[in-house]
Amino acid sequence: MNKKTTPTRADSFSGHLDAANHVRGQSIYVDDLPEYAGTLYGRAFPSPVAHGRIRRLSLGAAEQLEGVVRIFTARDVPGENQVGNIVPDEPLLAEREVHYLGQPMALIVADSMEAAEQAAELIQVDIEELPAITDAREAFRRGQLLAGSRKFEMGDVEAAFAQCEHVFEGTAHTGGQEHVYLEPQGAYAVPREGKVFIHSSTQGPTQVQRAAARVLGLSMNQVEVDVARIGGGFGGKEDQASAWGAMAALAAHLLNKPVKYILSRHEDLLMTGKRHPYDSDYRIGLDENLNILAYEATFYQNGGAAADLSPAVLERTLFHATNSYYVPNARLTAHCCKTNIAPSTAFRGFGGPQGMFVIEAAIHHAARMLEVAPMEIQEKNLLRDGQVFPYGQVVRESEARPCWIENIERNDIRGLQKEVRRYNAENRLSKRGLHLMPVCFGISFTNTMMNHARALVHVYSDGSVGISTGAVEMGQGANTKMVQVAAREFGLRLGQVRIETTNTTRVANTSPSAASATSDLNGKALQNACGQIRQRLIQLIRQELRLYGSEEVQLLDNAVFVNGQRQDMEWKGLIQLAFTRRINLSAKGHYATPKISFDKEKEKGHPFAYHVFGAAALLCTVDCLRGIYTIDAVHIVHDFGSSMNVGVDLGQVEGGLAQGIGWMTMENLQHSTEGRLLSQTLSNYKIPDIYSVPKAVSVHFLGSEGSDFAIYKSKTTGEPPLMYGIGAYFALYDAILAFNPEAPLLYHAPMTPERVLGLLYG
Ligand code: LUZ
Ligand code: MOS
Repeated sequence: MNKKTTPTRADSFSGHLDAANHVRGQSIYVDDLPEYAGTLYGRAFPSPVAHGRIRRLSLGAAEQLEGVVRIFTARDVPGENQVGNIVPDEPLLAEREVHYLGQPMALIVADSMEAAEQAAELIQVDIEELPAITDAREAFRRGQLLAGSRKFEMGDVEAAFAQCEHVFEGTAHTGGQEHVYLEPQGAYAVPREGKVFIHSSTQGPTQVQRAAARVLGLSMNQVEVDVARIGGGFGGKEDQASAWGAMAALAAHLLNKPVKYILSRHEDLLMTGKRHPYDSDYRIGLDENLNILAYEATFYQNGGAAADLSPAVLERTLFHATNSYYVPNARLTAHCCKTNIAPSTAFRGFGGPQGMFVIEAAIHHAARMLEVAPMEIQEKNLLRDGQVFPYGQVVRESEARPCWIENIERNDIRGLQKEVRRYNAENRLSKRGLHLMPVCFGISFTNTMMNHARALVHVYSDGSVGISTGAVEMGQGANTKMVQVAAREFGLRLGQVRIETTNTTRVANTSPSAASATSDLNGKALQNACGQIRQRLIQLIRQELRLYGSEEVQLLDNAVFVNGQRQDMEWKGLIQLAFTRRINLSAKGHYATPKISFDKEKEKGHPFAYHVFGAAALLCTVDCLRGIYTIDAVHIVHDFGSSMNVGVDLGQVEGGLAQGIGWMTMENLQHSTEGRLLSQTLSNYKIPDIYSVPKAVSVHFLGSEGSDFAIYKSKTTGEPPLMYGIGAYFALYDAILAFNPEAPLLYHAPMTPERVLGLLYG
């Protein structure tokens, strides 16, 4: 019987599949796994000083403590004592020297966490202290670099500056940022007949696998890493989950016992790396019509004590140093400086925000001197189609201007400006500020070879579907999007598809879930795998229904459709038939982003599959007596392409915004001159909470075409929205200038209430 119905597509879901279990506390993280009998607990002994030569490490008393099973040091490592990924400069356990306070020197393994903790108190070290450097510029002066410096150049910068009507120069600083993922770093390693199985809280299961294999002297097929989901990553678990995974694996392998090491919040704050602080110099040149003709910037990146991902982060700073603007003559230089703080690492935006802050500062500086609103300069210089970035990529489908203009019109920004001026004229001790922040972010790993992914799909003989990809769910909704892809490709309901853990044995050689590329790369690999199975099924349908022409066969609504007509063949029956016909109901999919490349010799190429654009308007009020402030409203117009999950994408934008505002206004990461982290608890490191987030947020989905390189043309949302938060710095500055037009020039984030007071009365 052929029923005539209009096929509907299972693609209009707007939710998060983990939501219900999260709310009920039923989602599983590493520390929630049932423990094997005999499980032991690890704990690293951290260096008490930031820099020094180890004279003696005395374990005696700690080893005697009841419950302590073993204490491992660098000498016990059977393979290579090395977790440095880009540069091999980071021992798992310190050897002769320590380079930051908190650096793991030994690994205690005990039969309880309490015993491991007590043992750490009994370890004694004798370290000859060496001078510690915490400042990037000073490290640079001393020639302490973690990797080669980089320079992107376009046009003739000196000639352009000579022609400029206006030239301004200055310095800028952005601080570090602690990830504060809800779930701390950790791993649980279980020995299995010579193989090590690791449950890890990582964005990069393959990174952990590789690191553990290296440390143990095993091959990769002897290490299996499994991730159900993680409680936040934000970049902090892209590379830095590896050390904890390797430590748990080391102990498990050598003791032949399950070993778990979950960091306490305090250990995590102390020992793990954070966003890179940057010190920068800028020079900007404009013509009489406010066109930016030339821009020069030098970035001193505070990389911490080991390279980690710093060279890649440095590169992205240069890629985003001109943000959403066309700058015909640019010279951008960046130095990766070695200091004695925990190795700085990936953090949402990956160096991009640090680069963008500087050009926004330069524009703000120029606007102030020229007595125009920053908006005038910003708007004039927004990228247009066909223009080129300093790294050689030509701008396509630039939504920079559409987002900006839509924002101004939709939110009546001109009216708001008048309103702010009126408010400021009427109020002496309370001032408002308004700032527009455009964002342009390149999508792809800047390291071209990382832009590929795989997926494994099984259709079981009862018609249910199990999928595995390299995507790690970290709260961002990657799993939800993966389930949406498989359901849509097979014409099923979401509930018929199960997403399995991310596992290196099922899906190998994964790139970390990072660079906002997870859903695109893994989604397209999954689409590829589903497509292979679908093709086999369609071939079977053609045979069964004797279709020899150009009939269109579709799988929709759990049924087979031919030329838009529902057939008397349900999905379940189709699968049973396919199984009896011995058709392969499993497939491995692969995807590699086409057309991208980058030449590091010339520093030119086409590194990004596409760009994400947007613009945010931020409105704030400053209490000019106390220096405290509120972010009253943020209005965003964001280029989502055609969003495949409006709820998830909206959540990413709101979360990114809050995190960006936190970085710019309150998260004040501080080290003493001896390299001790001063902001080492959540009582002296303030993160955004429900009281500090904007009182009102509106997000408008720009109806753009999207990109063929985005899964279903649904542009990724991971990192770009964080950079809207940069606008908070300038909105606050705007309010400060309304109170004190003579306020000093200061581009030094975060804009804490102390700094606000300094500017109000400086
Ligand atoms: N990680 C990485 C990233 O390895 N390469 C990148 O380009 C990147 N971009 C953003 C965030 N993480
Ligand atoms: Mo990242 S900063 O791990 O995308």
